[in-house]
Amino acid sequence: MEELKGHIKNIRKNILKMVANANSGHPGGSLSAADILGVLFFEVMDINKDNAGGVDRDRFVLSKGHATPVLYATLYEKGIFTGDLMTFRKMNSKLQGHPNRNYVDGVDMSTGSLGQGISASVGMALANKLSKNDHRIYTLLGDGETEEGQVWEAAMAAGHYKLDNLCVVLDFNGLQIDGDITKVMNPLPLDKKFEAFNWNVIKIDGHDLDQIREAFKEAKELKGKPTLILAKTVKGKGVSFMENNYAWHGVAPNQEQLEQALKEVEAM
Ligand SMILES: Cc1ncc(C[n+]2csc(CCOP(=O)(O)OP(=O)(O)O)c2C)c(N)n1
Ligand SMILES: [Mg+2]
Repeated sequence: MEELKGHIKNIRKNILKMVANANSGHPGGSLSAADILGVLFFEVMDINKDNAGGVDRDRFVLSKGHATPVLYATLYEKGIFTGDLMTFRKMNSKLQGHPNRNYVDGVDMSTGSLGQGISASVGMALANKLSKNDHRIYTLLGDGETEEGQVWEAAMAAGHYKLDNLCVVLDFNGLQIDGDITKVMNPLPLDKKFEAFNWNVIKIDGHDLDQIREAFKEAKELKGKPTLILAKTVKGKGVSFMENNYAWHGVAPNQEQLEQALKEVEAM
Protein backbone atom coordinates (compact mmCIF):
# COMPACT_ATOMS: atom_id res chain seq x y z
CA MET A 1 0.00 0.00 0.00
CA GLU A 2 2.79 2.45 0.89
CA GLU A 3 4.55 1.67 -2.39
CA LEU A 4 1.36 2.28 -4.37
CA LYS A 5 0.76 5.58 -2.54
CA GLY A 6 4.32 6.61 -3.44
CA HIS A 7 3.69 5.91 -7.12
CA ILE A 8 0.46 7.91 -7.06
CA LYS A 9 2.19 10.83 -5.35
CA ASN A 10 4.81 10.84 -8.13
CA ILE A 11 2.04 10.72 -10.74
CA ARG A 12 0.34 13.77 -9.17
CA LYS A 13 3.62 15.70 -9.01
CA ASN A 14 4.45 14.93 -12.64
CA ILE A 15 0.95 16.01 -13.75
CA LEU A 16 1.58 19.40 -12.15
CA LYS A 17 5.13 19.75 -13.51
CA MET A 18 4.16 18.79 -17.07
CA VAL A 19 1.23 21.20 -17.24
CA ALA A 20 3.25 24.02 -15.65
CA ASN A 21 6.19 23.41 -18.00
CA ALA A 22 3.94 23.42 -21.09
CA ASN A 23 1.98 26.36 -19.69
CA SER A 24 -1.12 24.54 -20.94
CA GLY A 25 -3.06 21.33 -20.32
CA HIS A 26 -5.66 19.91 -17.97
CA PRO A 27 -4.69 19.54 -14.29
CA GLY A 28 -8.17 19.24 -12.67
CA GLY A 29 -9.44 16.10 -14.39
CA SER A 30 -5.97 14.55 -14.31
CA LEU A 31 -5.60 14.92 -10.53
CA SER A 32 -9.11 13.55 -9.98
CA ALA A 33 -8.18 10.32 -11.80
CA ALA A 34 -4.68 9.73 -10.37
CA ASP A 35 -5.76 7.20 -7.73
CA ILE A 36 -7.86 5.27 -10.27
CA LEU A 37 -5.05 5.03 -12.84
CA GLY A 38 -2.51 4.21 -10.14
CA VAL A 39 -4.48 1.17 -8.96
CA LEU A 40 -5.37 0.17 -12.52
CA PHE A 41 -1.84 0.21 -13.96
CA PHE A 42 0.02 -1.01 -10.87
CA GLU A 43 -2.38 -3.69 -9.65
CA VAL A 44 -5.10 -4.56 -12.13
CA MET A 45 -4.02 -4.52 -15.79
CA ASP A 46 -1.57 -7.08 -17.18
CA ILE A 47 0.54 -4.34 -18.78
CA ASN A 48 4.27 -3.77 -18.27
CA LYS A 49 7.27 -2.35 -20.10
CA ASP A 50 7.87 -5.62 -21.96
CA ASN A 51 4.36 -6.20 -23.36
CA ALA A 52 3.08 -2.60 -23.73
CA GLY A 53 4.14 -2.39 -27.39
CA GLY A 54 2.19 -5.55 -28.27
CA VAL A 55 -1.42 -6.63 -28.40
CA ASP A 56 -1.42 -9.61 -26.03
CA ARG A 57 -2.56 -7.71 -22.92
CA ASP A 58 -5.40 -5.70 -21.36
CA ARG A 59 -6.23 -2.37 -23.03
CA PHE A 60 -6.79 1.12 -21.65
CA VAL A 61 -8.77 3.85 -23.39
CA LEU A 62 -8.67 7.40 -22.04
CA SER A 63 -12.12 8.43 -23.28
CA LYS A 64 -11.78 11.81 -21.54
CA GLY A 65 -8.80 12.40 -23.82
CA HIS A 66 -7.89 15.81 -22.41
CA ALA A 67 -6.59 14.11 -19.24
CA THR A 68 -3.32 13.02 -20.90
CA PRO A 69 -1.12 14.30 -18.04
CA VAL A 70 -2.41 11.51 -15.76
CA LEU A 71 -1.98 8.85 -18.46
CA TYR A 72 1.53 9.91 -19.51
CA ALA A 73 2.65 10.32 -15.89
CA THR A 74 1.30 6.83 -15.08
CA LEU A 75 3.00 5.22 -18.09
CA TYR A 76 6.23 6.94 -17.01
CA GLU A 77 5.89 5.81 -13.41
CA LYS A 78 5.31 2.25 -14.63
CA GLY A 79 8.47 2.37 -16.79
CA ILE A 80 6.53 2.00 -20.06
CA PHE A 81 7.20 5.52 -21.32
CA THR A 82 10.91 6.22 -20.85
CA GLY A 83 11.20 9.55 -22.71
CA ASP A 84 11.09 13.09 -21.35
CA LEU A 85 7.74 14.01 -19.77
CA MET A 86 8.67 17.69 -20.09
CA THR A 87 8.18 17.53 -23.87
CA PHE A 88 4.43 17.43 -23.11
CA ARG A 89 2.50 19.62 -25.59
CA LYS A 90 5.69 20.67 -27.43
CA MET A 91 6.00 20.66 -31.23
CA ASN A 92 6.98 17.20 -32.60
CA SER A 93 6.67 15.57 -29.18
CA LYS A 94 5.05 12.14 -28.84
CA LEU A 95 3.23 13.55 -25.82
CA GLN A 96 0.54 15.58 -27.54
CA GLY A 97 -2.19 17.33 -25.55
CA HIS A 98 -4.61 14.62 -26.65
CA PRO A 99 -3.29 11.06 -26.95
CA ASN A 100 -2.18 9.47 -30.21
CA ARG A 101 -2.05 5.67 -30.21
CA ASN A 102 0.63 5.65 -32.90
CA TYR A 103 3.12 7.57 -30.77
CA VAL A 104 3.11 6.09 -27.27
CA ASP A 105 3.04 2.43 -26.15
CA GLY A 106 0.18 1.91 -23.73
CA VAL A 107 -2.02 4.51 -25.43
CA ASP A 108 -4.62 2.24 -27.00
CA MET A 109 -6.88 4.79 -28.68
CA SER A 110 -6.46 8.31 -30.02
CA THR A 111 -9.08 10.38 -28.23
CA GLY A 112 -10.07 13.96 -27.41
CA SER A 113 -13.41 14.23 -29.11
CA LEU A 114 -15.55 13.28 -26.12
CA GLY A 115 -17.76 10.21 -26.52
CA GLN A 116 -15.59 8.42 -29.07
CA GLY A 117 -13.31 6.57 -26.64
CA ILE A 118 -16.05 4.56 -24.96
CA SER A 119 -17.43 3.68 -28.40
CA ALA A 120 -14.02 2.37 -29.50
CA SER A 121 -13.82 0.42 -26.22
CA VAL A 122 -17.08 -1.33 -27.04
CA GLY A 123 -15.61 -2.37 -30.41
CA MET A 124 -12.45 -3.66 -28.73
CA ALA A 125 -14.43 -5.64 -26.14
CA LEU A 126 -16.61 -7.13 -28.87
CA ALA A 127 -13.52 -8.07 -30.91
CA ASN A 128 -11.99 -9.83 -27.89
CA LYS A 129 -15.21 -11.80 -27.38
CA LEU A 130 -15.36 -12.83 -31.03
CA SER A 131 -11.73 -13.96 -31.03
CA LYS A 132 -12.19 -15.73 -27.66
CA ASN A 133 -9.40 -13.68 -26.14
CA ASP A 134 -9.91 -13.04 -22.45
CA HIS A 135 -7.97 -9.78 -22.10
CA ARG A 136 -10.04 -6.96 -20.63
CA ILE A 137 -10.81 -3.40 -21.78
CA TYR A 138 -10.61 -0.55 -19.25
CA THR A 139 -11.95 2.90 -20.05
CA LEU A 140 -11.92 6.22 -18.20
CA LEU A 141 -15.01 8.31 -18.92
CA GLY A 142 -15.71 11.87 -17.76
CA ASP A 143 -18.99 12.88 -16.12
CA GLY A 144 -19.29 15.92 -18.39
CA GLU A 145 -18.49 13.53 -21.22
CA THR A 146 -21.75 11.66 -20.55
CA GLU A 147 -23.54 14.75 -21.91
CA GLU A 148 -22.30 13.59 -25.34
CA GLY A 149 -25.05 11.48 -27.00
CA GLN A 150 -22.62 8.95 -28.47
CA VAL A 151 -21.85 7.70 -24.93
CA TRP A 152 -25.38 6.30 -24.69
CA GLU A 153 -25.21 4.46 -28.01
CA ALA A 154 -22.03 2.82 -26.73
CA ALA A 155 -23.70 2.03 -23.39
CA MET A 156 -26.68 0.46 -25.17
CA ALA A 157 -24.43 -1.70 -27.38
CA ALA A 158 -22.27 -2.85 -24.46
CA GLY A 159 -25.36 -3.94 -22.51
CA HIS A 160 -26.88 -5.59 -25.58
CA TYR A 161 -23.77 -7.65 -26.29
CA LYS A 162 -23.25 -8.46 -22.57
CA LEU A 163 -19.67 -7.19 -22.67
CA ASP A 164 -18.47 -8.41 -19.28
CA ASN A 165 -14.88 -7.90 -20.48
CA LEU A 166 -15.50 -4.11 -20.48
CA CYS A 167 -15.02 -2.04 -17.32
CA VAL A 168 -15.66 1.69 -17.55
CA VAL A 169 -14.66 3.97 -14.69
CA LEU A 170 -16.67 7.17 -14.56
CA ASP A 171 -14.68 10.02 -13.00
CA PHE A 172 -17.62 11.60 -11.17
CA ASN A 173 -16.06 14.91 -10.12
CA GLY A 174 -19.26 16.89 -10.74
CA LEU A 175 -17.61 19.48 -12.97
CA GLN A 176 -16.88 19.92 -16.64
CA ILE A 177 -15.23 22.75 -18.59
CA ASP A 178 -17.89 25.39 -17.84
CA GLY A 179 -18.87 24.34 -14.32
CA ASP A 180 -21.35 22.08 -12.52
CA ILE A 181 -22.45 19.22 -14.82
CA THR A 182 -26.04 19.51 -13.55
CA LYS A 183 -26.19 23.14 -14.69
CA VAL A 184 -24.53 22.66 -18.10
CA MET A 185 -26.69 19.66 -19.12
CA ASN A 186 -27.86 17.50 -16.24
CA PRO A 187 -26.91 13.84 -16.92
CA LEU A 188 -28.06 12.53 -13.50
CA PRO A 189 -28.92 9.96 -12.29
CA LEU A 190 -25.93 8.24 -13.91
CA ASP A 191 -26.21 5.02 -11.86
CA LYS A 192 -29.84 4.44 -12.86
CA LYS A 193 -29.17 5.31 -16.51
CA PHE A 194 -26.35 2.75 -16.83
CA GLU A 195 -28.42 0.17 -14.93
CA ALA A 196 -31.26 0.78 -17.39
CA PHE A 197 -28.81 -0.02 -20.21
CA ASN A 198 -28.13 -3.39 -18.49
CA TRP A 199 -24.84 -2.54 -16.82
CA ASN A 200 -23.55 -3.65 -13.43
CA VAL A 201 -22.97 -0.41 -11.47
CA ILE A 202 -20.59 -0.14 -8.50
CA LYS A 203 -20.46 3.14 -6.56
CA ILE A 204 -17.21 4.00 -4.79
CA ASP A 205 -15.08 6.81 -3.39
CA GLY A 206 -12.61 7.30 -6.24
CA HIS A 207 -9.82 8.31 -3.87
CA ASP A 208 -10.10 5.28 -1.54
CA LEU A 209 -7.52 2.82 -2.84
CA ASP A 210 -9.15 -0.21 -1.16
CA GLN A 211 -12.55 0.62 -2.65
CA ILE A 212 -10.98 1.07 -6.11
CA ARG A 213 -9.22 -2.32 -5.81
CA GLU A 214 -12.40 -4.09 -4.67
CA ALA A 215 -14.49 -2.59 -7.47
CA PHE A 216 -12.06 -3.78 -10.17
CA LYS A 217 -12.08 -7.24 -8.57
CA GLU A 218 -15.89 -7.39 -8.53
CA ALA A 219 -16.04 -6.18 -12.15
CA LYS A 220 -13.67 -8.93 -13.27
CA GLU A 221 -15.66 -11.64 -11.52
CA LEU A 222 -19.10 -10.52 -12.73
CA LYS A 223 -20.34 -12.35 -15.83
CA GLY A 224 -22.96 -11.33 -18.41
CA LYS A 225 -22.84 -7.53 -18.05
CA PRO A 226 -20.39 -4.67 -18.57
CA THR A 227 -19.45 -2.83 -15.37
CA LEU A 228 -19.54 0.88 -14.65
CA ILE A 229 -17.51 1.95 -11.62
CA LEU A 230 -19.11 5.23 -10.60
CA ALA A 231 -16.18 6.83 -8.77
CA LYS A 232 -16.98 9.94 -6.72
CA THR A 233 -13.91 12.14 -7.06
CA VAL A 234 -12.71 15.67 -6.41
CA LYS A 235 -11.57 17.64 -9.44
CA GLY A 236 -8.04 18.91 -8.69
CA LYS A 237 -7.63 16.41 -5.81
CA GLY A 238 -4.59 17.14 -3.63
CA VAL A 239 -4.14 20.84 -4.40
CA SER A 240 -6.28 23.09 -2.17
CA PHE A 241 -6.73 25.93 -4.64
CA MET A 242 -7.60 23.56 -7.51
CA GLU A 243 -10.02 21.29 -5.63
CA ASN A 244 -13.66 21.52 -6.79
CA ASN A 245 -12.82 24.58 -8.87
CA TYR A 246 -13.69 24.31 -12.56
CA ALA A 247 -11.42 27.27 -13.32
CA TRP A 248 -8.57 24.70 -13.10
CA HIS A 249 -10.10 22.42 -15.76
CA GLY A 250 -7.64 23.51 -18.44
CA VAL A 251 -5.29 26.08 -16.93
CA ALA A 252 -1.61 25.76 -15.97
CA PRO A 253 -0.23 26.86 -12.59
CA ASN A 254 2.47 29.54 -12.59
CA GLN A 255 5.83 28.90 -10.87
CA GLU A 256 4.67 30.07 -7.45
CA GLN A 257 1.43 28.06 -7.67
CA LEU A 258 3.40 25.01 -8.84
CA GLU A 259 5.68 25.15 -5.81
CA GLN A 260 2.70 25.46 -3.46
CA ALA A 261 0.89 22.59 -5.25
CA LEU A 262 3.92 20.27 -5.09
CA LYS A 263 4.26 20.96 -1.35
CA GLU A 264 0.61 20.08 -0.79
CA VAL A 265 0.83 16.86 -2.82
CA GLU A 266 3.97 15.87 -0.92
CA ALA A 267 2.05 16.29 2.36
CA MET A 268 -0.98 14.21 1.21
C1 LIG B 1 -17.16 16.31 -28.52
C2 LIG B 1 -16.46 17.30 -27.65
N1 LIG B 1 -17.11 18.41 -27.24
C3 LIG B 1 -16.48 19.34 -26.48
C4 LIG B 1 -15.16 19.15 -26.10
C5 LIG B 1 -14.45 20.21 -25.27
N2 LIG B 1 -14.20 19.73 -23.92
C6 LIG B 1 -12.98 19.31 -23.54
S1 LIG B 1 -12.95 18.79 -21.96
C7 LIG B 1 -14.59 19.18 -21.74
C8 LIG B 1 -15.27 18.94 -20.43
C9 LIG B 1 -15.20 17.52 -20.02
O1 LIG B 1 -15.69 17.35 -18.72
P1 LIG B 1 -15.55 15.98 -18.00
O2 LIG B 1 -15.89 14.88 -18.93
O3 LIG B 1 -16.35 16.06 -16.76
O4 LIG B 1 -13.99 15.89 -17.71
P2 LIG B 1 -13.17 16.10 -16.34
O5 LIG B 1 -14.03 16.84 -15.37
O6 LIG B 1 -12.88 14.72 -15.84
O7 LIG B 1 -11.93 16.83 -16.72
C10 LIG B 1 -15.14 19.70 -22.90
C11 LIG B 1 -16.53 20.11 -23.05
C12 LIG B 1 -14.51 17.97 -26.55
N3 LIG B 1 -13.24 17.70 -26.24
N4 LIG B 1 -15.18 17.06 -27.32
MG1 LIG C 1 -15.95 16.10 -14.78
